[in-house]
Amino acid sequence: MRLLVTGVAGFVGRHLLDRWGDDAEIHGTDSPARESLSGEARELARLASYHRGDITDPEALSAVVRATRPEVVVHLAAQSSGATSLERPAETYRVNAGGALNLLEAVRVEAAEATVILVGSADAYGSGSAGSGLREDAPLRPRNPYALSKAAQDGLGELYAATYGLRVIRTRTFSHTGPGQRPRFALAAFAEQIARIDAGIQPPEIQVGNLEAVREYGDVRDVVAAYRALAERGEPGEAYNVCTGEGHRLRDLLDRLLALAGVRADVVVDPARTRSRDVDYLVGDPGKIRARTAWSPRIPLDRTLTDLYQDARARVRREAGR
Ligand code: A2R
Repeated sequence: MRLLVTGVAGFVGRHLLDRWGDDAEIHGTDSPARESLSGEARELARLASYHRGDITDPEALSAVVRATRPEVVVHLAAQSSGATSLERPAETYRVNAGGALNLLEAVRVEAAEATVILVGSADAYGSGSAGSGLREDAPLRPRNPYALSKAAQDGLGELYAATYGLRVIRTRTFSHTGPGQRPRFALAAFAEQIARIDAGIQPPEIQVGNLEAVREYGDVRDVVAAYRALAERGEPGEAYNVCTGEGHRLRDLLDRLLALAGVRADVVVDPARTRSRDVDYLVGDPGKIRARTAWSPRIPLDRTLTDLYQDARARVRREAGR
């Protein structure tokens, strides 16, 4: 299988290379802002070719699609943080909605037979109702600029499939984490702070945002397996939740991380970390992807949390010179 992965040097892209790298020819693109690829070299060495280019530049992107002639495109490039989107709404829309449009156009013109995995976000649903998993036919009611940009991407994907017959498969991926995630995201930020406390470079106090939100926390390694299952067996034109179906209160996950790390700390709620109009309850129904592809998540939550913490601990110790 010949793949083109946008945003390949990001968190999910590097796991995708780890999981697919041995039996696919993978070409990748990522932002020119990523000047230094050190630390990512191991994963990126698996690439058949690497192209620096901004997803908002339609000509550059078309040239990459033309040169690599992909059978499958996995679109990961994005401004991926809801919190950042509140500070940079216009840029988020330009990169996420505009970038998706550029990609779909490039595929329409240069590689019309390719299957496109358009990686979206369950944030596009807004909040669900406590106790029931969101299905794909739930309305999209985005609550922040990131969610809106992903809802727009979803609409574009549906349009290009229906109007131009492109083989676009949209995902609505619920929160996921694992080793290598940047501390812009809640669980990774907790892990980082716990590791700093453990290393003695932060007082035993953890700054947190809204701990009452209920969300899923899938493992990124299961998520990339889902993208592969969708590329191989998903139905073009359709949208699929990528989710576990299990919700967790963030407070409980923080307690589990502290227990796994063997660290004691006071928890301090920092209003600056609480996003306005934050999603309260976001849990999906995995029935559709399971029925179509037989994919289901395999990695238990405690393993995800342990691997996330161990990775943060190793990085913090390295940076502190221990
Ligand atoms: O922001 P950077 O320098 O870390 O680069 C990110 C890249 N990216 C871009 N690439 C091309 N043109 C742009 N204008 C542009 N802006 C950002 O996309 C990064 O290397 C990659 C996304 O990786 P992460 O931020 O680590 O996101 P993650 O967790 O891998 O998420 C993958 C997908 C995204 O569509 C999320 O919205 C979704 O999964 O949840």
